[in-house]
Amino acid sequence: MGKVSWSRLTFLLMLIFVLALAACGNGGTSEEESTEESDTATEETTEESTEEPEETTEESEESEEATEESDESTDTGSESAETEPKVTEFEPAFPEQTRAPEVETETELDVEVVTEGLGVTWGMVEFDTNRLLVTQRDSAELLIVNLEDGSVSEPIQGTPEVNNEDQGGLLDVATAPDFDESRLVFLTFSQDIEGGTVTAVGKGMLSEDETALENFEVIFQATPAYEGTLHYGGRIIFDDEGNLFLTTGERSDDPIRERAQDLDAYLGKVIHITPDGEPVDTNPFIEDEDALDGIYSYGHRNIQGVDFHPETGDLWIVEFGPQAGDELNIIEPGNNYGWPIVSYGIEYTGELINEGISEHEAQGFVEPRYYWDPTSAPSGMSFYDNDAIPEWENNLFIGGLAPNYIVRVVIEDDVIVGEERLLTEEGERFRDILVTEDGALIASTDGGLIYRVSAASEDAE
Ligand SMILES: [Ca+2]
Repeated sequence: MGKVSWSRLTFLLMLIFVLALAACGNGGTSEEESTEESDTATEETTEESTEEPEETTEESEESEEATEESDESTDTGSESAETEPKVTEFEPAFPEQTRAPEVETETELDVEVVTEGLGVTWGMVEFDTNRLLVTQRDSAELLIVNLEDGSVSEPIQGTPEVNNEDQGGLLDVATAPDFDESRLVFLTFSQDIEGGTVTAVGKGMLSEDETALENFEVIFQATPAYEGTLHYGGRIIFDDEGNLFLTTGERSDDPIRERAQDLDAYLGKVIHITPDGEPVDTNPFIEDEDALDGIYSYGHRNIQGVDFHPETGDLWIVEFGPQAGDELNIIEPGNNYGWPIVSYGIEYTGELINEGISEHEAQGFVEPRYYWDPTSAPSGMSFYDNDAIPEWENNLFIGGLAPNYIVRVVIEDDVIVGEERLLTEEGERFRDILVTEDGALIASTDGGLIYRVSAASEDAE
């Protein structure tokens, strides 16, 4: 095509454009809206592509056919919350271990966006009634979000330097049990040290005017360091004695991930430390010369959620699996949860892990209480420890990153008897979950939103 034709074409296009504009009149608003929408979609797609579940798409289609047959043979008749076909051929060790029957919340719910425009809010804690301290993973900022008016503070000064590549950044936040007096705030983050990166824990004092974290110091590093930026784990929670449980990841790559089985490495572990970062003196491997004293349990992949069951007091964790095989586990001291020797998932390439052994107990490991196939991409989680929505009492809520929903799990005697997916229409990757003192379910998303889900007030209409 010559120059002349190009300019003719341009002219024609412009003419069409002008005519279209004239025809539309005041069409500006809808155009703006659609642009905003597509912007958000692009951002999310980009970020998702660096996250694991997206690696799987091609492979899962292939294995779908193979698993459909086995699906039919194990059909128990009750409709499971999971409607997608399995991606593996593994059978559960007991019937309630996966694909629990679907349950539905009967309480009428209010769902509102409290605030928007944040980054990836990885961790949250209610440090004061209806006020949250929240971490921003990528910018490494610590902020205060007011749930009543949706306002967001300026970044709190004095937070640590982080490595924010890939899954790294400022991760979880917890306040000391005696926060009202001590003002101590604990943070986890991915830290650059000699030899690579580690999951680190530090603490500092929130100033009275809430603008700074004073005297921040690192109290624990989950060594060894590794030249990688994936699978940091990073959740922390205080127990009744005022000690901390910290979860780590196994740093993802083969062969480093095999260190999840080693008692001389803090990778792929639940770790139990004092507020000064010292091993708790009742830890299971204190007497073992060859084991690290801080280890509480091992054989984990990438633990993204942790909470105590409100009734039993047991420590529950959720670990992000490979392709399928995300696990809910009850943590007991000294136990081995099997990764990467056994798994109910497969590699993202579609290959088997180890030799494709799924049974945990038969191999001497602890069976997960529940697993997902296909993945629920689990992130932060919280038990519903409140009576504001009575049917939710002692249920577990878990953020799903891709697919994008909140998982509600109903538990009876440590058995998962029901599952529900909430906020499925929002299209958001749910990163962390928190239950406020007044019984609202708070969920943060990678798209920068914070949701509040609560019982619809009776006099609302
Ligand atoms: Ca396991």
